[in-house]
Amino acid sequence: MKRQIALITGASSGIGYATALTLARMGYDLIVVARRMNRLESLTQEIQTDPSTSDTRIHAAVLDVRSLKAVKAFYDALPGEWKHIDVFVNNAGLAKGLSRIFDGDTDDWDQMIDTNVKGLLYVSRIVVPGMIAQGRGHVINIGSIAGKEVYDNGNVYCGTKFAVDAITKSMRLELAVHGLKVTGIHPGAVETEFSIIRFDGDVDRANNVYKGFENLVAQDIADAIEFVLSRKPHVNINDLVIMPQAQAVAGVIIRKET
Ligand code: NDP
Ligand code: 8X3
Repeated sequence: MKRQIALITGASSGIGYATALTLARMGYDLIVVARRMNRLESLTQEIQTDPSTSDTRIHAAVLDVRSLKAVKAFYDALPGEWKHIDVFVNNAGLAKGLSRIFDGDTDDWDQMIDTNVKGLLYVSRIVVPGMIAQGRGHVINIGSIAGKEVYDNGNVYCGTKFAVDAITKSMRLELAVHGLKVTGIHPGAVETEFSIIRFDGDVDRANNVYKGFENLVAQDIADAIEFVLSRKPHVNINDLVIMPQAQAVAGVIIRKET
């Protein structure tokens, strides 16, 4: 039987990387995109040297989701057989900084809005018509607990993830009639490169985010994606909020002294 194809944006690290490994184990062929090709090459090597996933076909491409022109060029360059995308994981995203609206860095705001909102929209605009033409497929948008609740100094990042939540609900409304499923996944604190990027490479500050409690790891979110994708055809998981036990709400984490 022909294998299904999954497209994962932001597959070079963290949740996207773990999701690629998991979907390979599930038997999907993969289109993986991000800006760092060396990371996508490592991912490809890891999948192809693991005997349980070595038959996975992988198409890796450099893509900055902030550029509509680049997104169009990426899709146009896909060989025809790769255009039959069954699963589309809209994962690329980032937070930059933690500051108040009245002293935030507007370049950081632009990067978050351009990536998390406009990037997600651009890739969706280009990829979803092909899924509609097939009359089947599953779109999974990675939102955040920051798209359900706000926290101190989270303002613009939270705004982008509230937008992802609204866009996900709209997509579900518009795509159900075409036979597609749409799921929003909203994690709390997952230890990835997320905080290192948020704090501009300050690893000590990033590590402090995860001190004194058991944070989520990327595989926890990949496991949820596996669950969502393995439901019966008539079942759609609309929305999942996944938190560390110690993080009851976005801005409050119960930490033990270490
Ligand atoms: P990572 O920083 O580990 O991974 C982010 C991924 O996004 C990387 O692969 C990065 O690739 C990619 N990316 C960033 N900007 C762009 C761009 N302009 N074009 C293409 N790809 C891009 O963080 P996570 O794995 O944690 O983040 C993945 C998603 O999960 C994000 O949307 C994030 O907001 C969300 N999330 C994360 C949480 C957490 O606590 N970690 C919690 C809730 C949600 P590259 O740099 O190579 O382009
Ligand atoms: C990431 C979750 O709460 O660290 O989206 O911003 S949080």
